[in-house]
Amino acid sequence: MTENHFHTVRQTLLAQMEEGVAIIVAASPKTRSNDTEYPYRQNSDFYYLTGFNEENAILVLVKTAALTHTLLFIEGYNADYALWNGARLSLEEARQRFLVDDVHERSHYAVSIAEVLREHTRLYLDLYSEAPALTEAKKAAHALHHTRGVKRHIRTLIDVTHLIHTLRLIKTPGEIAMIRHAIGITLHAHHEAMRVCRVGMKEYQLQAAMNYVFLHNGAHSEAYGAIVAGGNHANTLHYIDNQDVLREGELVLIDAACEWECYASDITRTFPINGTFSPAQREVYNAVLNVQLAVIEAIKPNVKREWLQTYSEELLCDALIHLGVLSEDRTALMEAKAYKKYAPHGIGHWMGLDVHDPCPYVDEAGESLFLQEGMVMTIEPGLYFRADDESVPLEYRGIGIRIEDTILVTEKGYENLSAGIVKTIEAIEAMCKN
Ligand SMILES: [Mn+2]
Repeated sequence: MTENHFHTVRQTLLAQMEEGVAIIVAASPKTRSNDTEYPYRQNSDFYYLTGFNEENAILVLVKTAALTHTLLFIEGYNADYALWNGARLSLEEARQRFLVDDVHERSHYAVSIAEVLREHTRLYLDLYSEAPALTEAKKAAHALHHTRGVKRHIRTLIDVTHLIHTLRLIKTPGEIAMIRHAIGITLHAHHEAMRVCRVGMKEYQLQAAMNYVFLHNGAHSEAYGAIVAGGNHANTLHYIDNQDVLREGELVLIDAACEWECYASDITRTFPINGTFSPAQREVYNAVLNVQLAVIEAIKPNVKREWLQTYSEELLCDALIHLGVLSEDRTALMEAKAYKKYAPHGIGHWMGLDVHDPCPYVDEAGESLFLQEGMVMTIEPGLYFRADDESVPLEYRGIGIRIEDTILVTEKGYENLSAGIVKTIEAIEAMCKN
């Protein structure tokens, strides 16, 4: 995405603010063990506003009645750091790259922020973050409070993340292009898993085949920890062990996807390990698929998000009655939420810079949001029949199926961004035999 894109995003945030100062802090490196770190992942909100991937940077947005001003604090070039880890952006390079008003060294931040804050009464920040830069800002504000001659002081702290997360609900064409790219790579990875899968392989070997596709295509990170769940493991919703052997006659559920430029993808497919669905597996698979297709078909602007959830629960309930798992009347079952035992998770979630994008689901009054063009969400119904669950017909026990696609709300309806990943029984069996 271009610097103009990020400049526009910052201006949009400034337009949402009242007069005041907003501080958004880059992620700090996280220690893995002793002196080794986890691979660095930028704070999604900071990335959303800057596209900048360095640690310890700080973005400050200032708004007065007359003007707006944007400052970026960065670590800057350091020869010793460059020797060990590679060169960080210099101040001059940063001034050329970013469309901000001022770039300063991180070491000047404490003094600068005190200067900025003495003219303001509102401070926008992540209320729950313990980032050092926010503590420094609060200390500066506190000191100003007791300094004679300062006419204003910070009286109101406002949660800037709520403003940002509300903006993040509606994806720009640039953001949608990033998500498409991530899904494009994930498509190849899922198809590769279907092609290489054999009875007797280990779950992690399918994960490895997918990770090869991610890395080979320049996606250096999964968007979340992969779930590769053979047989009954699919009934453990967040199974990430991926250590077991893939057995004859069982299905494997794969919920795995890569990230591209910090933008996620999130895809689940379930397919037969030996390449052919058994009759019982077909029945459950098509039941889940039909629910998924019906819910996706209902997506369009001005539909309440909450209604999609209720609709999916009704459809899953009908599917369970159809399969003979539930047998009472639907109204009573819905009332008792009897389907929850076999379909315990929600129909989907917002997706973007985070796989579970932290955007609001309800408005200020607590009412469900209506879908709007530019929103991106997953639709992922599942049915889970544990091997030891005697309430389930014998032939279905041990079957767990989820089918997940990523959907963009468009002006007229929707676009299934992952429609290219095979999903019908015929297409999956053909891919498995490929
Ligand atoms: Mn998901």
